[in-house]
Amino acid sequence: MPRNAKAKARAKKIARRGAAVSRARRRSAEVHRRTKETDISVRIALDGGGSYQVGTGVPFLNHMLELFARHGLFDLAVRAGGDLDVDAHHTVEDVGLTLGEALRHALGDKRGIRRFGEATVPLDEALVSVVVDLSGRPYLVYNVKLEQERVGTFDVELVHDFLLALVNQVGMNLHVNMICGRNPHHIVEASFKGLARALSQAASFDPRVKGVLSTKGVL
Ligand SMILES: [Mn+2]
Repeated sequence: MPRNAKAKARAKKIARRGAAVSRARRRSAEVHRRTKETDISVRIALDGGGSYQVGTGVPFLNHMLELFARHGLFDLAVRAGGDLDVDAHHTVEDVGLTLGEALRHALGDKRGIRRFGEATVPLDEALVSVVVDLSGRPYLVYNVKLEQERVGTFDVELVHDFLLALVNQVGMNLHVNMICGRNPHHIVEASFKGLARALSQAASFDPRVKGVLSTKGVL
């Protein structure tokens, strides 16, 4: 499997780059998920520098994952092969699932992190607010109404499916509220940048937080 070997080499390269971050603070995970519909591997380092290697076969999804890594300052490697001859649905949803699983593993026991994060991000006329709680309780509120169904060939409804899969796997509460916008590319892009920034903040350490930030004692 030369393709697999290549992906592994790439992931290793990214891992080396992240080695500057002290071991105690380096949180990363690699997940491989294979079904009859898709074959996906994701590697993420939370304390990265925003580097990425993304190839999903869905160009618009690549674009969103790349800017997710860049704006979240994660190091991210995503390889996906899927039944794109059917449509992009399985691939987009399963990348969401696999990324979510990798994020959950990388977050670990969530000791010392801020837990909550929020970001309101503009892109020209579009403005989207994203709020994250890494509570362990999956819940998605997605108030984004798009007048157009597609960005190029990409069905924008799939963004909702991607986020549902992600939220369920991470075990997080995610609110995505579009404040205003017209162009679907701008709106979805602002959503992913907002997700990246909010998640990065929620996953970051606050030195004053001892153990997990919950009166219950677990997240
Ligand atoms: Mn763009």
